[in-house]
Amino acid sequence: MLITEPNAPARPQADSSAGVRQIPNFIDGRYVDGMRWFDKRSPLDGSLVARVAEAGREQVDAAVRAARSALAGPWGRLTVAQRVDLLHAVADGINRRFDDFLAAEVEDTGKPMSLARHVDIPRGAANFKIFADVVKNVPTEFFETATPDGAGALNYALRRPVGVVGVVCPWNLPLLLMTWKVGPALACGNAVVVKPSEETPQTATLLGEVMNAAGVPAGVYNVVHGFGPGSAGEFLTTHRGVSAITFTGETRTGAAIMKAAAEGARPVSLEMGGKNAAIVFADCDFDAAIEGTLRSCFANCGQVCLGTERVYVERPIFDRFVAALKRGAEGMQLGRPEDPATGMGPLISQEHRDKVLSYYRKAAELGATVVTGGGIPDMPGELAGGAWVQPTLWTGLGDDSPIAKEEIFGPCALVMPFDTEEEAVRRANDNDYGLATAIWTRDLARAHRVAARIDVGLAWVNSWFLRDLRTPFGGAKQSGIGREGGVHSLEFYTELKNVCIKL
Ligand code: NAD
Ligand code: 6OD
Repeated sequence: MLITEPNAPARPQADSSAGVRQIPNFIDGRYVDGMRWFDKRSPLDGSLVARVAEAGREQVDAAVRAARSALAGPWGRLTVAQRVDLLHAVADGINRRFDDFLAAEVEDTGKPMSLARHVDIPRGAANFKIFADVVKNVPTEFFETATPDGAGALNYALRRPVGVVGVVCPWNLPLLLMTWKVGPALACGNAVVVKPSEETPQTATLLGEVMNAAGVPAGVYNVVHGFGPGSAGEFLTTHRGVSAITFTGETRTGAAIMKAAAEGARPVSLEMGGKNAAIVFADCDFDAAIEGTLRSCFANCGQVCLGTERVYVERPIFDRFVAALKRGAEGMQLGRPEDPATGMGPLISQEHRDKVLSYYRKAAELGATVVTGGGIPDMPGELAGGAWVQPTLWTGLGDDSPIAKEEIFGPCALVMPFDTEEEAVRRANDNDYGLATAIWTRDLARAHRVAARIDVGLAWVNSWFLRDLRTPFGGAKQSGIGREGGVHSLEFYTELKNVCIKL
């Protein structure tokens, strides 16, 4: 099954007969094919980007075995300082090949290049440095214990890797969200088998080259491509050689993975869906609240788990706020990733567009006032074949409508008025999800009160997507189980072992 040697390009040369690139799996430091090929299409225009090697049980098994061997081999014997140096080299390697990662991510997702340049790729590199440094600097517990004979005992805790970690990833911020898990997993001394989304196979594959060039031993980082059920996702998460599973994606998928992990009682970390609320008080800095809310609704074409799909606005500024949001949405330029004026790209796929458009239709049927958008934009030339939708705002529906309840994951939001702080908190909390919120106010006491009472994992005040990677990240309610980030990632990616020494 070997098709290329270590260090061969991750985006192999065109298949000369068909002129189509192939994206292989990356197992034990080598690029290998799979059980069959599937097509990766461009969200921009539907054209064929590449054929991707779908891993079957055989390849997943090979990847898990390679990871186990790496743990038993040189990787398992490295000191923390040596691992830290290697992960810094990986980060440097990503930065050295910044343009290759940028091109690959933009080709897979269709997102604006400016976004990938400033967020996705630099964060993909930073995730290795930050977590390497966290692991290097983290203290462990130490207790002196009294004993009946008076001699005493010493207790200290050691952090040990959990083993082979299965990493299942979504398509919205592919490199960023994958390295957010792979960075700490490797920093803690684990080996990983990554299953990228079938929509975004490229950057995870390219990272294999960087791992090899940095000198990370073969088998430490493996990539298997494919889908969920009946494919690499299921084969990986049900594989008993996998010691722990970390997942980002839809809540329904997370539940299926949790069931799979129950076999063998393996730990899971689940980062899942959201239906996030912004709460805008009348005393806010109006322009800052508009800028932040527009970004939270429309960045990455609304495909950010932390994005806002419900906007609660205090009544005295409601009409003015809606009018300003409308101007912002209508000023958003849709277009090619490389055009610096592009503010929004397409959705990830035609399938996802069908889902988003079904909510656009539902909102209209339910009698929503369409403030702006609600359909498919006219795109020129070949872009007409892409997965484009208009940035969309509605008013006139209540908290019980599916538009307010269900995650759409598109560039759209329902804007609703409120009258009191109490009411805003109650209504924002009236949802099955609990990932994030953005509170806009100049009243510091109110900011603290509301942040404390909102049932979410992350509350921003007068900002959105302001991230410090040392802080805990994760969702409440159906948005997640567990926290990652800083030392919290170590809780998942290590086993804490207590050593008690009788003196
Ligand atoms: P998804 O759940 O459809 O897919 C995620 C990954 O799981 C993919 O790699 C997919 O192939 C795999 N998968 C699907 N079914 C599987 C199964 N039965 N077993 C094993 N693997 C399986 O999610 P998506 O459409 O890729 O991403 C969008 C979703 O992700 C949204 O709901 C969004 O809110 C969520 N998300 C959450 C966070 C967070 O941090 N909370 C971050 C980003 C995205
Ligand atoms: O910034 C991060 O670390 C993170 N996990 C972001 C998640 C975004 C969701 O789409």
